[in-house]
Amino acid sequence: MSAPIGRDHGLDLLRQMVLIRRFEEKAAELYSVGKIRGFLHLYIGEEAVAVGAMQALTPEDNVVATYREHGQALARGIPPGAVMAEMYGKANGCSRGRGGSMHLFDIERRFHGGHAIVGGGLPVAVGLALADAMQSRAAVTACFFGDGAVAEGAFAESLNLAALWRLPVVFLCENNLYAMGTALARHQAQTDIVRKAEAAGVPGEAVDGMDVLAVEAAARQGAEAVRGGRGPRLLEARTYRFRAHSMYDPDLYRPRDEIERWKASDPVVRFSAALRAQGLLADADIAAMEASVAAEVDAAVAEAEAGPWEPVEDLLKDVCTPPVSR
Ligand SMILES: Cc1ncc(C[n+]2csc(CCOP(=O)(O)OP(=O)(O)O)c2C)c(N)n1
Ligand SMILES: [Mg+2]
Repeated sequence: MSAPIGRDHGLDLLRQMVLIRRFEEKAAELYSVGKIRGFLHLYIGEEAVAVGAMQALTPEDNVVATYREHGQALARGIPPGAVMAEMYGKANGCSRGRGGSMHLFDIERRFHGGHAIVGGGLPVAVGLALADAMQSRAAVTACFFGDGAVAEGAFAESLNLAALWRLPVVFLCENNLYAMGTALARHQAQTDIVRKAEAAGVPGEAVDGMDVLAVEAAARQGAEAVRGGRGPRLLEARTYRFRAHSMYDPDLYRPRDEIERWKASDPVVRFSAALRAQGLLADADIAAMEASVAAEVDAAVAEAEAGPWEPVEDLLKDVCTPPVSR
C-alpha cells in the first residue's frame, strides 16, 4: 500500500470504511427479520472506492450513484439515521421514506440518487454538469456506476456528450466483474473499460479499488483535471463485492476460490494493516473505533425505529399523475 499518510486522515478513512461495513452488516440482519423490505444491495468489499473517491470532492460538487449506494451516501455525509430510516421506509428517511435502499437522495449534500435503472445515473450526471457549465458554477459531478452499465447505450451517449462539450464529470466505474450473475467477459467483446472510455474521447485510468489511498490519489488527480476545464475523465476502480448481488441472490455463478482470493485483499483489513505497519494504529484505537461505530449504528437503528410512517392522506402528495375522477 502506498505512501505515508497523516494519522488523522488515515484514521478518518478507516473509520468511514468501518462505518459502512458495520452499517451494512446491521442492514442485512434487519432485512432478514423483515424490518427492511424490498431490495437490498450490499457494498461490503467495495468500501475503499466510495471513501477514497469522496475525498476528492467538495460540498459544492455533485454525486450520482446506483442502487448499491449506501457507501456513497454515508461517505458523502448523509447521517446514518437518515439512511437507515429511508431503508425502513419511514418519513424521517433522507428521501422521506419514498425511495428505500435504492433511492437515497439528499439535495443539501448534492447527492442526486440512488438510481435503480442500470446506467440511469449517467445522463443525469451529464445534465448536472451541463447545468453547472451553463451557470459558470465551478463544480465537478462524480458519477458512480457498475461494470454492467457499460453495456447500456446511455454509457456511450453520456461519455460522448460529456467529451464533446468538455463537461466536468468524473465517471467512476466500479468494476466488480459481475452484473448480477453475468461476468463482464460474457457480455462485452472489449472488457477493457478504460479503452472503451478512450474510444468515446474520455481519458481514463484503472486503479486498485481495494486500496483506499490509491483510489483517493487517482480521484484527486481526475477531479483536478476535470476542474481545470479539460473535459471529463473516467476512473475504473477494480473491486469485488463480498456478498451476493442482492439479498435474493443465491450467488451460484462465482467460483469460491475467486471470492476467497478477493477477500484476502479486504480493503478494511488491508488498510488497518498498513496503518499499523506505519505505527499509526494500535489495538486500543481499533477497539475505540469499533465501539464508537457500533454506537453510531445503534443510534441509526433507534432513529429508524422511532421514525413516523407517512400519513396515508399524504400518499398522493408529490406524485405526478392526473387527478383520478370518480
Ligand atoms: C436497464 C436495466 N436493465 C436491467 C436491470 C436489472 N439489473 C439490476 S442490477 C443489474 C446488474 C448491474 O450490474 P453492475 O452495473 O455491474 O452493478 P453492480 O450490481 O455490480 O454494482 C441488472 C442487470 C436494471 N435494473 N436496469
Ligand atoms: Mg458489477
